[in-house]
Amino acid sequence: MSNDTYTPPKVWEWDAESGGKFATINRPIAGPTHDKDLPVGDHPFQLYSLATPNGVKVTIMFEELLAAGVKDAEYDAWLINIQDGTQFSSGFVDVNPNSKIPALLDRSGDEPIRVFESGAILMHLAEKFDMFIPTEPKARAECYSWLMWLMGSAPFLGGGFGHFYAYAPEKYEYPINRYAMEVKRQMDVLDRHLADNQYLAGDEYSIADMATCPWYGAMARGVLYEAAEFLQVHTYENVKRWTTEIFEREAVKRGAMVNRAWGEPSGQLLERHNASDFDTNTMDKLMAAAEEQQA
Ligand SMILES: N[C@@H](CCC(=O)N[C@@H](CS)C(=O)NCC(=O)O)C(=O)O
Repeated sequence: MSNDTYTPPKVWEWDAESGGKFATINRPIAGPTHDKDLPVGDHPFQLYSLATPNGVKVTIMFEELLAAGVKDAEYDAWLINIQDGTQFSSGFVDVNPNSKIPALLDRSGDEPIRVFESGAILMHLAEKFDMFIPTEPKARAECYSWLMWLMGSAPFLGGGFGHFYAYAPEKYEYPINRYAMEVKRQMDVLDRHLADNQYLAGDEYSIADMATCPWYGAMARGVLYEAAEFLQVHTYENVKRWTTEIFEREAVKRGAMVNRAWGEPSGQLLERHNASDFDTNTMDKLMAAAEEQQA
């Protein structure tokens, strides 16, 4: 255990120079920092997001709905660059007072409806279109339970383990130990459940899988925080089986590209406005336009 200790002062004060990957955007106060409206496209759904695991949950759902033939699920996906603080613009805060992606404006009815929190967005869409949510009460309850499990658990994986293992300016044994233990326990919870169930809610692929796979599936594939060996993720065989099955879905592959601003250029689609945006030519043009808008 580290010998470095910290004695908290009587009153905590904001140290803007505290370091770490997100030091420049972390603030102890809510609300907008500047006036700027959000762009609005032609489609009934306006999504403001970024392809982090929380963002990808929702783009996967839209692509699944469209793949299933739900034409009313057409959406514009606008890139929100959280490193630039776009989540603190007045327009974004109007849609999500919590200043975090993803945020959705549902303009399909008489009055626009704002929805924030990725789990709430998934439920809003699933209930609206009555898809990817089981109708049988027991399976529906399982779906809600696993979705809420994910919403409660992923912050330990990202904000806890990922932060202290990969992003903190210095590594300390105590927090890494605490969160490695919890993440391994969570992986084991999933692994045991998936030993007896094809999907989280049972036989039916649902929003619970769409929410969980970008986090724990990505972990099982070893693509999060370069922690595959440290956490021995290969031992979670059932999570791996489930992940492989879900990542093979075309809609999941498309969803994972939307609002992605890093990695292989062929895997990035900065903004999505039409199905044809996934074509290479259109993608090049859209990326150039989005980069110009961000500049
Ligand atoms: N519970 C929220 C978490 C969203 C979240 O943490 N979003 C991060 C990116 S993955 C974000 O926007 N961070 C920007 C910030 O903290 O300023 C959800 O699931 O929607």
